[in-house]
Amino acid sequence: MSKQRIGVLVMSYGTPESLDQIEAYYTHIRRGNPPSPEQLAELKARYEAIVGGFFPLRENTNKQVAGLEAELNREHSGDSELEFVCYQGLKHALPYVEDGVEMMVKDGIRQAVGVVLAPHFSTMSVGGYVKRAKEKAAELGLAIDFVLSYHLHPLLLEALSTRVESALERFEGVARDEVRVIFTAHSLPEKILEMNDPYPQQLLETSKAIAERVGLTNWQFGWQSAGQTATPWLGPDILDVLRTITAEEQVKNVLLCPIGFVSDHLEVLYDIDIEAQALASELGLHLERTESLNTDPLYMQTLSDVVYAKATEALKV
Ligand code: FEC
Repeated sequence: MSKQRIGVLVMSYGTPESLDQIEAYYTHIRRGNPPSPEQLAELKARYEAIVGGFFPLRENTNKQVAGLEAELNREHSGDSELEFVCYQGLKHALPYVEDGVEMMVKDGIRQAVGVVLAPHFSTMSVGGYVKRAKEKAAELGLAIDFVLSYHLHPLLLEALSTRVESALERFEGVARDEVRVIFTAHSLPEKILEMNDPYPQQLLETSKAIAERVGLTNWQFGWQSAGQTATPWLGPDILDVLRTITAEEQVKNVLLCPIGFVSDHLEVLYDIDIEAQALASELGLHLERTESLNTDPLYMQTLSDVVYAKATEALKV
């Protein structure tokens, strides 16, 4: 008997494919409003500083999607009547979320699961991907269920804790509790707090769970990469945190752990590795960052677990 094919819509932020696509990409992020020449030049300069003609997020997403498909089918090849086929759906670049849904339907998929390559739920982040996928699936008559968050999955916590442990070893001769570990995630406009959005709470839960596993006593949470808009964004921003803890607490060693991101990309390679690192040198801080998850097998297993659970739950109903 042939296996039932389950489509997996793997959603991620998306990135340009070349420097000349940055304007269109930025315009899409700004919901169709083109950036000013200054804003465009500023973003181009950030990409130029990290990419040199190569956009790491695209390749990382490709590898994560292939890795998840392989893991799902490897883990469930013997015991399951299901076969998993992964499709990409990107928020701000091709193939868009809607294209991924359309492709599944063209391929004859009837049942699907959507998952985002970001572990924490916010109406403005994961909620945005889900809304678009749901609308397109409803239009095309595809049954689709969504994984909304997986921020406390034990294998995710294990992968992140191992990264914190190994990054702490880079502070040679420094006692562990003298290193301030700062867990970070992308800031969002403060207005999410009025909507009782779970994002800040989930991020704190992940941070606490890692701190407990690793036995950290000296840690805090900070926001990064806030947008340049008139509305207030969630803070404190990590750059302000670095200034404050240096001036007021005489901290000398800092480890940044960007738990809100799962891949090497602009917000990690520029905002942390270039911008925060430059400030750290100015402040005389030793700053390190944990390695990104990328295709860590534990991350692939986390995704595989949550997708499989959602697929089987949907089929039982
Ligand atoms: O490497 C790359 O090419 C892409 C890196 C990238 C990731 C990413 C993830 C998140 N964002 C989130 C929220 C917002 C909000 C705005 C916003 C704007 C930008 C801009 C760039 C950008 N984001 Fe992003 N984000 C990445 C890149 N992001 C570039 C535009 C310039 C700038 O502001 O720096 C503001 C939109 C507006 O103007 O209205 C809000 C969230 C995530 C993490 C979850 C996820 O991955 O979906 C939340 C990666």
